[in-house]
Amino acid sequence: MPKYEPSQIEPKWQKYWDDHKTFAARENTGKPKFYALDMFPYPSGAGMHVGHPEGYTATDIVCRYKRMQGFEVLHPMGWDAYGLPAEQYAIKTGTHPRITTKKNIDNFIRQIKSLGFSYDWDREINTTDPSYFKWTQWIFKQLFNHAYDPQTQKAIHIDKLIIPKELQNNPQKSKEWKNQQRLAYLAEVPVWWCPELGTVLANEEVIDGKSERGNHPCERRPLKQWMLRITSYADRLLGDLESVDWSDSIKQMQRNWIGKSTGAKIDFEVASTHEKITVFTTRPDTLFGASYMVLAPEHPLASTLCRPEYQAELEHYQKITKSKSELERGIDREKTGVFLGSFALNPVNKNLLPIWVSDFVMMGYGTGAIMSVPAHDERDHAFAKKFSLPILAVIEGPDTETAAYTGSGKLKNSDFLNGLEVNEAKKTMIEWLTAQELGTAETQYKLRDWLFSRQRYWGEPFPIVHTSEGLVALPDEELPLLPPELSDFSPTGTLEPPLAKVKDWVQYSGKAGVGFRETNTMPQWAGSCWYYLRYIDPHNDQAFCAKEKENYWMPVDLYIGGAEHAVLHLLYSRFWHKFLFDLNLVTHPEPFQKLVNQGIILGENGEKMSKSLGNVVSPDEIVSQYGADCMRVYEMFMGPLERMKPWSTAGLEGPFRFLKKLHRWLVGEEQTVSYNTSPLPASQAKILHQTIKKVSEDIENLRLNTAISQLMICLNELSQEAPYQEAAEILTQLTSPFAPHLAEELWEKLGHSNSITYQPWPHYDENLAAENSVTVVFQVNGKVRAECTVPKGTSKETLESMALSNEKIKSYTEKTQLLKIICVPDKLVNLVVKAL
Ligand code: ANZ
Repeated sequence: MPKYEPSQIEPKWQKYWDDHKTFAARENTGKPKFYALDMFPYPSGAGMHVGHPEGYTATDIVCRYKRMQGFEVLHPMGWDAYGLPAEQYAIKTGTHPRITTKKNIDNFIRQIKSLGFSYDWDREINTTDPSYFKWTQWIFKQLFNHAYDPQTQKAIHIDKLIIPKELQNNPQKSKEWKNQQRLAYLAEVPVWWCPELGTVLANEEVIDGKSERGNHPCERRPLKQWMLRITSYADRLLGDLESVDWSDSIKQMQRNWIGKSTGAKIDFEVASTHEKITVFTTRPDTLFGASYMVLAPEHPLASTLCRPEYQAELEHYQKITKSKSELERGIDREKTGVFLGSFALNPVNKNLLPIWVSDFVMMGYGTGAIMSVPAHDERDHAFAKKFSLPILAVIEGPDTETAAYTGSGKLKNSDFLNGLEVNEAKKTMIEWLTAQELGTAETQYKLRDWLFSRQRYWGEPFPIVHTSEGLVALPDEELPLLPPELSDFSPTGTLEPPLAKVKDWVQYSGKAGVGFRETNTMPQWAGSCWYYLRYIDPHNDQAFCAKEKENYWMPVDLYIGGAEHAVLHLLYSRFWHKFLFDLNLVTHPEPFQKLVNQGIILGENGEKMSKSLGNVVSPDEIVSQYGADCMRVYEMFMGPLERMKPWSTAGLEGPFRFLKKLHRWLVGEEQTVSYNTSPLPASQAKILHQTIKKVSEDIENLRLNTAISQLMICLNELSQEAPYQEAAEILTQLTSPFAPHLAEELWEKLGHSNSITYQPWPHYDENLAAENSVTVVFQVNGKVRAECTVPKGTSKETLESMALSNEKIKSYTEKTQLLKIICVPDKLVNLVVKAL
């Protein structure tokens, strides 16, 4: 008889599943649905490492369990296939990125299939496939054609916007105004330019201001860029986090990224010129403590308010600032700045405040100008110390000469605010400012609009034409817009993207007018913003996804992926989803109901796996040595899914022994095993029912490691004896989500001709599963007529009512009168009756 040979069992069942399309997901089956989504991978040239299958195994276990529970399950896989490496390889070797990408995808498919995941391969998608990116371009086009209506808090078609009265009889101005409202718009934004390489670089290609390739200095250059107005959705993106089942830490990261701040806008008057400087502050209560003002170096008033004697210094400072990213400027370091020689008046007490310029104030946040309160803000304090500016304390608390006091307390030195607590004082000050028309309550977000263009070849072209009439979107019938073929992928040597090299492609004359095509491409994030919708209806060429199908499958019930996507991908896709929701194209405001982040699997040395450290483990080696089932069981057995854990090849031995033992018990090595078909003895029933309960609850809660331990304990107990058919079947069913190949093999050996995939999940009996269960006998007039397993210590009342409602007992007590019940807990219930 055969030994446990995964290399024989596994390909056999993978072929069976493929041939039978076992995992095809269908609508209209009348079953409840379950949609489990994996974050789809970038198919890199290096192939998968053992970290990839961690999340995939977890979703696969849940999917297999749900199928057995009677759910219609959608479990798809695809490729996030745009990305820099294929383009860089093309620049080096001339190989078209399409070819490299195809090769890498084929390798990923082979690897993923070798692990026996229950994907519906007919729904495979690839973001670089024209039939896919047609719809990415189509959604972009909708963003371009819509604006955000602050009244209804929804997207609105650009043609339905109500033009402001003062512009209504000026067609040119009206058009400009409309263009400014679009959710996809062009703006001048700095990009990284590397003169040495003659190319624009992506943020991830620049490290500390130097190109990752060649270590050449880079600079920030302004370039017309596509932006997406995600900021319009900030409040909804924040508020709707309450409705989803995600970990608190991920929700918090999104909240911080959105960064809602409430406070006030306050107007200050410039002493000599009466110009107005408006600031945003979260602490209007500290207005009496303001001792100077700071403008961002780019602030339009900086030059105007600068006295001639400081002009040269200012210009020099502005030039240096240009070469710094916001990130650099925000870092806490020695403060720098330039005094402008002008003063503003504090609106509450007419104190004169010197006006400075400093790079820690960003033009892109609030109003680009601040009132400085060094006594109660750390950055203002450091700046005041550096430039010997006054520090005026207005909150009772520790001395503020050496450090700012940012805590709470009662107001002091603040006239009508004196004695109030901070929160009350904020309210009172805002009321006062509003009444004086010197300010208003204001909410600000850290979230910035999304820079949505790249100067790359290997990305989705924008479906936009620049015409003399302005920007025009291509008609739907011209989608997908394919990129031109290129033979030389090297950069243009100018700020222009590679697509600009192909002049015939750039020239456009057609339904959208006459002009030239947009030559930027979309970022890699674009395709992943909506891929979960395409899986629902991957071959539809009339719509990105049919509404009825969307209605059936959405929202995603379980989404598993890496925590590195906590903000960008998960925020971008929520934004697109909300936009599609506004257009009535999807039915739920949120795409991902439950989100779980798997922990990273580290190398054997406890460090992150990386090529350069040489500690990458490939699933191929593991599958060929131990089999896919063992790899799956091991990865789930390593520890809690969300925890970070080090890989250990030696650790595979335990799971391997478990699978071998199960195989030996049910198949045997020397002779054919025969199964005992008599009813299960009580001791076996107990451990089985305990195991059904534990494994079911653990899968529901993704405690897959403890589910596996329970399976191991159960096997150890059961295998003390030759297998009973019933026990063997139940244990095989319980093991099947974890080790599906072996389970199919055993199921066949147990005499079944169908796949185990749709066998109903076993039910457990709460009484049998109870930890300390006892058997209680039910008697009628002293004769045992029935028995029942119950938790130890079950109350008299419960036992009595169980005896009375027991079907067998009822048949003995028909047509009798109950005289008395005798109950001895944990032992017996005796009904004393007399015939009627
Ligand atoms: C006066 C003040 C007093 C402030 C005080 C803080 C504490 P968040 O919470 O991040 O929104 N600020 C406003 N606009 C800025 C800009 N463009 N660049 C840099 N800093 C800016 O912080 C808002 C606070 O950051 C504002 O409130 C302002 O300083 C500063 F005891 O105003 B505060």
